[in-house]
Amino acid sequence: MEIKDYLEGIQKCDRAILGKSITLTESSLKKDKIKAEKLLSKCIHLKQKSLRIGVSGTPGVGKSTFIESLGRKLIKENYKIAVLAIDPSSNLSKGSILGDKTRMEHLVNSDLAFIRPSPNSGTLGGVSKNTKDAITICEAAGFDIIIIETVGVGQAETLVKSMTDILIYLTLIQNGDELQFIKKGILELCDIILINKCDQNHKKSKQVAVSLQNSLTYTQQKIKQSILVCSALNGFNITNIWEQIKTIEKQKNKQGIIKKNRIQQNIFWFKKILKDELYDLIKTNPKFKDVIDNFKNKPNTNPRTAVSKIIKKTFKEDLK
Ligand SMILES: Nc1nc2c(ncn2[C@@H]2O[C@H](COP(=O)(O)OP(=O)(O)OP(=O)(O)O)[C@@H](O)[C@H]2O)c(=O)[nH]1
Ligand SMILES: [Mg+2]
Repeated sequence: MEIKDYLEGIQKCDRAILGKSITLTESSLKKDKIKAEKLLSKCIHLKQKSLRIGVSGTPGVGKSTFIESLGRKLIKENYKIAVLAIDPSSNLSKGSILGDKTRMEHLVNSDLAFIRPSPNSGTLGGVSKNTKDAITICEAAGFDIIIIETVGVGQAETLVKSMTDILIYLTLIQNGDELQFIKKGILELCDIILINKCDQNHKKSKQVAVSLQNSLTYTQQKIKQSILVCSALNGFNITNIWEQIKTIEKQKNKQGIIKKNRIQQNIFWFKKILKDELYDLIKTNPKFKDVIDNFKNKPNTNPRTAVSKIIKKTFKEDLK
């Protein structure tokens, strides 16, 4: 397939071609990488305005069920939505693509939705530069809202934050991690915290939400986080949550935060991709095989010395 065929399909929002385009950006074959780079550059110019929402939380907390529930509401309002779900089958939760798809039955069958499970590929919570590329493609296809589901493993939130405008964190009262995640700083990253499965104990869920909200009065945020109870399963509070998302989006836009964040996110990804690609080049270049092998075989070697040798070999000219 030629780049123009991919582009045409993306612009028509052809599901099969969207899927193929994302697969192309995930490929590690050199010829695919070149094609993907060209395709993504074109997509960035086609880019339309979409809101990017991250949904995070521990395995089984109800992320997919929540996305289905919110998605149903959005579709009713005629929004076009894309869901990029990290396939957890190779990860902690033993979920599966099929599992996620059945949990998002309504979305799977809707013309207004596109669901793409991505392989975990061993990265933190599954979020990677591939997810960022998938967002670019979905944006070019004109989706109004792009939702990224990721398994919360602490650092995953930081990465998903680096590609979204609004971050939602799901938790449960019985997780007992309410205070823990404040410590981990996750709270500071999130815009909305949902105490899910409130159908199981509405009173206690409410209490936890109120006590968390109170603890927030001491934090200095430009836009205050909201803590809400919800039942993803029976749809309780979904309308309210959507209203909250829209309010936060409006506030962030008014203060120029979304625009500013996206610029910073681009710089973050530039640095990350540069580091990753340089490391890959070095790792696979026979010129450095000796240094790397020597280092691996001698546990007492100073890592700085090994890196210095590689830098000297790579940047001979610049170091003169
Ligand atoms: N009672 C109740 N059960 C829920 C609710 N939300 C989700 N569940 C159930 O919790 C289980 C896990 O839900 P998922 O939506 O798959 O959770 P997840 O966070 O996406 O899980 P992973 O993707 O595996 O990390 C399923 O059996 C859901 O039916 C809720 O609000 N109330
Ligand atoms: Mg899930």
